[in-house]
Formats: sequence, structure tokens, C-alpha cells
Amino acid sequence: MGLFVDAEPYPYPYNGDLRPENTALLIIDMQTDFCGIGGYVDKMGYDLSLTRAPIEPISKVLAVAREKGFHVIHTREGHRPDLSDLPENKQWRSRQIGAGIGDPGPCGKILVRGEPGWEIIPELVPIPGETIIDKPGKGSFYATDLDLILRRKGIQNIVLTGVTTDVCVHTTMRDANDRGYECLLLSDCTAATDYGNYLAAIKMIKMQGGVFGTVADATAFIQAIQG
Ligand code: C5J
Repeated sequence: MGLFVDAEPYPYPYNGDLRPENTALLIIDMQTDFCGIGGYVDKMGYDLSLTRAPIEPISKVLAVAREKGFHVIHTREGHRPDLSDLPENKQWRSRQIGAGIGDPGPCGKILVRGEPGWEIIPELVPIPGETIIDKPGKGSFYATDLDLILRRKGIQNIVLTGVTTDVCVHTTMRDANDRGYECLLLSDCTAATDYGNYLAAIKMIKMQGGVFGTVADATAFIQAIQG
């Protein structure tokens, strides 16, 4: 029997073992720096309506996931206030595009832990009991304890949401897939700073029979877990 989400290129999860106990909803980098006015992405000059589009679908998925008792994990990209974990080339590149990481901006120092821009947006703020992972890079596993926490909780399935599809979400999904986690990306719960990149990132997941996992939308996931 089993429980499956209607997904492409294959129903999720591959083995039908979808339970709140073994499944985490992962919400990646839904911070003001990525989807708020005056944040990092805004300073770089990208269209905020793209990275804000997933807020409502994620809110709906989050509400049902909480109600059903799924594990919920939030990530935040950001650096220590002394910038000791900020690679020089990352800082240099961000300055080239006018949004220097660590430099002052309308939402405080850009991508720095503790600053207003680094906070998770109010619509998706974590509640007590939910895990928050602070990461210095794009992937959610690099230099964090995410893998240890997932294994301790007995999580096999990861449902990915958040921004940006082609950068932090893809890096995390690829790494999770290599580690043996069964991954689902919710297509309307993620966005990139470039729509073409978003479409390409979704397409890449679906190749080779689901090379990094499979793709559904918020409605399909909610329908599956609500029974
Ligand atoms: C980026 C992210 N794009 N969260 N970070 O720099 O995708």
C-alpha cells in the first residue's frame, strides 16, 4: 500500500513510506535578505516578486505539516558578525554586484547573523520545537549539524522548499540525495532570482528518472498528507 505524493517523474517517496516521524519539511533561507525590501537580493537589483511568490504556498504547507506533526527545519544563510567564516572571494563577488556581504544596508549588515535582514520573514517565523540551522554557505549540510540532527530524528524523507531554487535549494537537494535521503521539491514553494534558472533547476531534477529526487506542488503534497 503506502502513501504517495503525486509527483514527477515518480510518485514520492519511492517506497511509499511517508510518515510525520520519518519526514522533514525543510524551509531554506526564507529571510528578509532573500525576499524582503532592502535585503541582499533587493540590493543586488533582482525582482523581489520572484522570491516572494513562494511565501503563500509555503505557509499553507507549513500549517498542515505542523498540524500533522511533521518535523520542520528552517535554515538561515549568514555569517558571524566578525566575518571569520566569510570566504574572501564570496565577499569580493558580492561587492562587485553592489551588495557587499558584511557591509551596512537598509536591513543592517548584509547576510550577517543577528541583523534584521538575516531574520526569517514574519510570515514563516519558526515556532518552539522547530529546528533552525545556521549555515555559512549555499548547502545546508556544509559546516552545519543538519545531517547529525536528521539521523538522530530518524528522518529518511526531505521535502524541500525555500529560496533560491538554483543555488541553496539545489545545492542542498543534491547533497541530501548523495547522503541517501529521499527528496521532494515543491515547485510552487521555491523560486530563483531568475525565472529561466528556476525552470532549468526543476528540469534538472527530473532528468535520468529523477536524478536528485522528484517534484510536486504544494497542493499535491497537502492532499497526500491530509489523506
Ligand atoms: C544565494 C541562496 N542565492 N539562499 N543564496 O546566494 O540561494
